[in-house]
Amino acid sequence: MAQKKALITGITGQDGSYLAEHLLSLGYEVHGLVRRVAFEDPQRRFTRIGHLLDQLTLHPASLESYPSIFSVVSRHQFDECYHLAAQSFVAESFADGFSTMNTNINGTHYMLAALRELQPRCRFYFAGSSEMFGKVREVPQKETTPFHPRSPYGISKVAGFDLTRNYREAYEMFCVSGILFNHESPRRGFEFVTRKITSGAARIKAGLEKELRLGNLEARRDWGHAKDYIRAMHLMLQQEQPEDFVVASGESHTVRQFCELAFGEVGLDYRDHVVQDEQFYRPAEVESLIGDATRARTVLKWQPEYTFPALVKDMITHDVQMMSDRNAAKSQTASEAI
Ligand code: NDP
Ligand code: GDR
Repeated sequence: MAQKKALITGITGQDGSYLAEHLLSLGYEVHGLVRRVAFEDPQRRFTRIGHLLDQLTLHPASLESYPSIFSVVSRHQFDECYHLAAQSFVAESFADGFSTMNTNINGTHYMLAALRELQPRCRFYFAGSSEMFGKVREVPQKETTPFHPRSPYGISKVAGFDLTRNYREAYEMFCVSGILFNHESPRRGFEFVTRKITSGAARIKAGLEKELRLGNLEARRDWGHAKDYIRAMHLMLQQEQPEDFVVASGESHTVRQFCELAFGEVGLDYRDHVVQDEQFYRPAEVESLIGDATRARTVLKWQPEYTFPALVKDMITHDVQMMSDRNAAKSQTASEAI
């Protein structure tokens, strides 16, 4: 069988980097769409894909520019396109709703329009989100649960979901959305609550800081591991019919419980260090999310490997190790200077 070619937008992000690894391991030729500025600062911008650079083909483009996307899509024939690029931080979408909408809605529309024009047979995956459920209408949330987004980010994802469905229905393209619940990993951005907690606990353990300031500790999320969730994205594009799927662990935990476990892993009591701070509360909060991934489990035969405690352990172990590597590097530099 001919080697498959995939295009990943957002390849420098958490999910893009794991998905690239997964597709390479399956024998795909993997292309990535990255911002031009990334090429000017590869050390920092390619940290998650640095170990893969010699196996990837990267193309400069921006989600804000249709011509740049059109140009990438016109130069190669892709079998699959995973559209993961987005302004993905919910809190930032309250600070600048306009740019979140612009990047997330128009960016998705540009990708779909370019594929329709140039490669209507390419299969398309859209990174939908549990944030689309927002103020939930049903517990647990599944594919048929109505949406009620609570942030500009959530609204932009509902628009992306609708655009994706419309291209499927209007042009008979193989376009699907994964409705993924929160998924984390040692590659998670530092602004998201899980990584903020594990990196904060690691710094406190190393004696560099004393407290960690957080917002709403009672918010509940359904957290899984990104390595498990990217497998579901790939499975969705291998089906006979294009369909949308919820991907979730089916368990929900509070931010407080995440803190308790993470600090506990390094022998600390989170109550001695975590301080609640108004500035990290959101104007409209999504209080509680829990997904029902029965269809993904039965139709896609998707199974997650990580439990909640295993996820927390993976993240905190990585951050403690990172801290000790940094300290070792610092003392080496200091001793060389003497
Ligand atoms: P990240 O924030 O880690 O990665 C986002 C990616 O989008 C980065 O590669 C970033 O590039 C790229 N990007 C952002 N803006 C632009 C732009 N204007 N032009 C080109 N590229 C851009 O997100 P995740 O990997 O966690 O998530 C992947 C997708 O899945 C996102 O769409 C997110 O909204 C969605 N999602 C995530 C969930 C999660 O729990 N992680 C759950 C549900 C959905 P750069 O490195 O240059 O900033
Ligand atoms: P979320 O993730 O908004 O669910 O979106 P995030 O980790 O930012 O927040 C989760 C919950 O924790 C509460 N919280 C805090 N959050 C942050 N970031 N910082 C804090 O200090 C803090 N204190 C409490 C939040 O209020 C919230 O309730 C993520 C992103 O990856 C989206 O792109 C994705 O679509 C969804 O998950 C599913």
